[in-house]
Amino acid sequence: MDPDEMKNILKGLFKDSMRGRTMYVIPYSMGPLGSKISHIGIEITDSPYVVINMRIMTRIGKMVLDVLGNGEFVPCLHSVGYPLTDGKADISWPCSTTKYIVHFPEEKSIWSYGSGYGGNALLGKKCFALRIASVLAREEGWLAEHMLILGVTPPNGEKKYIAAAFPSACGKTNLAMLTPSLPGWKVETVGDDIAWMKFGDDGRLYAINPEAGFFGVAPGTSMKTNANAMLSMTKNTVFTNVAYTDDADVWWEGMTDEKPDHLIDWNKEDWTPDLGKLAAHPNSRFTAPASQCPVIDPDWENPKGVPISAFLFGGRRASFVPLVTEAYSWNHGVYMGSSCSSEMTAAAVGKIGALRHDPFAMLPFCGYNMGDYFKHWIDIGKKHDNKKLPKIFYVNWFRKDENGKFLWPGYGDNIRAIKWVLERVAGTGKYADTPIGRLPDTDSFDISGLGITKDTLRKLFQIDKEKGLAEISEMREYYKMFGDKLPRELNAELDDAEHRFNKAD
Ligand code: TSX
Ligand code: MN
Repeated sequence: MDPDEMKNILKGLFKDSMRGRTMYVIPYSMGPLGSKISHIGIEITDSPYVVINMRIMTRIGKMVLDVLGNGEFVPCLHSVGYPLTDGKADISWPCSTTKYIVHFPEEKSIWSYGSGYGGNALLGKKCFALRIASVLAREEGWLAEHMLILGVTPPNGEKKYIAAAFPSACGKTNLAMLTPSLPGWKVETVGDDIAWMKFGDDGRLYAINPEAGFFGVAPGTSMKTNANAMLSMTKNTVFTNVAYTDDADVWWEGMTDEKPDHLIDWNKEDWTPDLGKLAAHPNSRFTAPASQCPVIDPDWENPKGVPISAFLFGGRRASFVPLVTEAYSWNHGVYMGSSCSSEMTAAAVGKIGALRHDPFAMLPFCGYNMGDYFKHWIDIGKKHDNKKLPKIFYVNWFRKDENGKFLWPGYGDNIRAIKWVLERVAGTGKYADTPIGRLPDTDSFDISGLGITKDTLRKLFQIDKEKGLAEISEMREYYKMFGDKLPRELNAELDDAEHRFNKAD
């Protein structure tokens, strides 16, 4: 919408919208205070829920104003849109039926009206650190991405950092805090959601986590799936829409093997297992300080950032897509990022099994045209020394066999795929060239102590020509929506892959 028209609508809505409430002013820094990669925002809000969450997710307070001085900041205005006029009593989730979450990329400001929850209200996160920052990044030649950042130390001590982007429900937070199953390997967390990356004087790409906490999905998080997340939230944590236990603790689906006998559910109603309904909202959250993560990286607040050696892209794919694939080139890697997609498991939107595309996991968060976004990534490869750029990989933990059983154990065993990634970064990892990219040599891929057969391993890396060509057609169709904004380099990648398939056998 025309920005002036939009602002007129918002000015009308914001008038008197905070009546009867307390207005808070939150100066906050995204990124370590004073880092050259960091940026400052100021959020005005009428929600104390926003204040306590921003207190965990960002660095807030007077020291931010001291660093800001007369410098630039992103103005962020937020109201739940539920004024307490004429003695009206408050309710537990005040909000308005009218909702607008608005970004002004030209003037770099954010106006959010009518919603009190998550990305609509904690404006430093999705609104600033992804949508506004992606605009700043393109203008200034850096990257603001929907990526986790982790440090991996192999037994030889040569630590490397990896950044990874996945669509929702792929276990980003679990990967960021991985407990490796291979002896002598260590994973440390820099961030679980957003990476801001700039080029250093040495020509390498350095990343910071602009956030200071984790705003994680609670259901499915347990000591088995993510012990480090569980241990991060033992104190100073906000829980949203989870269930209460009778001994004043919290609970959600997937936290324990057995369900408790009695709970107060997320709607504050009595709950017993026989009711057959969820006790915690499926999108319920924990807000925990990153500093409390047992494996937080020693350099997670280093103002210089950490040097990135590899990018991983991925998705949830039951067939065709191998466990891990290396891109042939930067542009091939950009193609991989653009191809991020998951198979639909619920019939809610579209048909089961059809692909839901989420290029670079940025579809809901890119602050400008997605075709121009692809171009920005292509341009980075043109402007910088490709030998110093991160190598790019595509991973899929979710491939299934013909009976619908997961072929790969996932979780801590994903370190085995990461091990090969680091070997490729070092130039030692054995591989085979295939039409879709470089695949690990199955004879040397580390499945020691894993208890999966060579046959299963072959199935994890098998590529079918018919399915491959169908995949290329599907991507060609998908690319059409970007019209002439699609960089020709990406169509060229599809042509090259098609040629590789047709000349194989
Ligand atoms: O997070 C996941 N990861 C990444 C971990 C670092 N999940 C959970 C996804 C929903 C958020 C996974 N689920 C992963 C995975 O690697 N893999 C799977 C699929 C899977 C689930 C269960 C088993 C094996 C694979 N096995 C048993 O339950 C015994
Ligand atoms: Mn996210």
